[in-house]
Amino acid sequence: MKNKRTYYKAMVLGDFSVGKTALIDRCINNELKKIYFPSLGCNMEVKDVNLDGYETLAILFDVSGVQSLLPLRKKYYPNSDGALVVFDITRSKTFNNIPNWIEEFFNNNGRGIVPIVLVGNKSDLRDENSITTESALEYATELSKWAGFEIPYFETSALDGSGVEEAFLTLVKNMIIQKQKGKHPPEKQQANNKKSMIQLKPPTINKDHN
Ligand SMILES: Nc1nc2c(ncn2[C@@H]2O[C@H](COP(=O)(O)OP(=O)(O)OP(=O)(O)O)[C@@H](O)[C@H]2O)c(=O)[nH]1
Ligand SMILES: [Mg+2]
Repeated sequence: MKNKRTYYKAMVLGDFSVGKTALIDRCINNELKKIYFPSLGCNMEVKDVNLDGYETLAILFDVSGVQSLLPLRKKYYPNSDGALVVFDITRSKTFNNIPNWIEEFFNNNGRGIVPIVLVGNKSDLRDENSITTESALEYATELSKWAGFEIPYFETSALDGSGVEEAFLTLVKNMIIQKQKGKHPPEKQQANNKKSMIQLKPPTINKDHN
């Protein structure tokens, strides 16, 4: 018998201009708009996924990365099943800001700690000053230990498409697994435990990489 279609709500988060809209565009329409139009409000796109016989619709919520627009983002967080948390590998500030995004998301989605995938975008622009894969992986490992479940890290390019499909599919897969378990991970951690988030600032970035 065919599995029933299931809907998942996923936020795409990260600082302004890290490439959230571009990643969604690449994932849904397989294109990239090179001109930067800052997102205002919220845009929704639907990704149709068939994973191991599970017909799934992932509703991707694209919000503005401007910090001051938190009141607006707050309206869209409730009942999210997961999030893609994105930084730009060429701007270390956007990497250092990741814990704030995770904290904002977990504290406002009404479900606490749900699956997230960490994404380092603009891999096509990598140079000697970029955030290294090792630094990002190290941070993803720290985050995973804190959360009590794996938080995968992907490097992507919305320009050439590398890693994009994998990152979105992994998020969908983890949201499916979580829903099957019938609960959200792990009760032992409370999303509003600010102290544990502060301890999770990304590892200090080596001066060589600034
Ligand atoms: N070279 C390169 N450029 C990218 C990539 N992803 C996005 N861009 C460019 O970066 C700029 C910002 O991308 P957006 O997707 O609009 O960024 P955003 O995160 O949605 O920004 P806000 O909506 O303001 O929060 C645009 O000019 C994109 O074309 C990438 O992987 N490689
Ligand atoms: Mg945008």
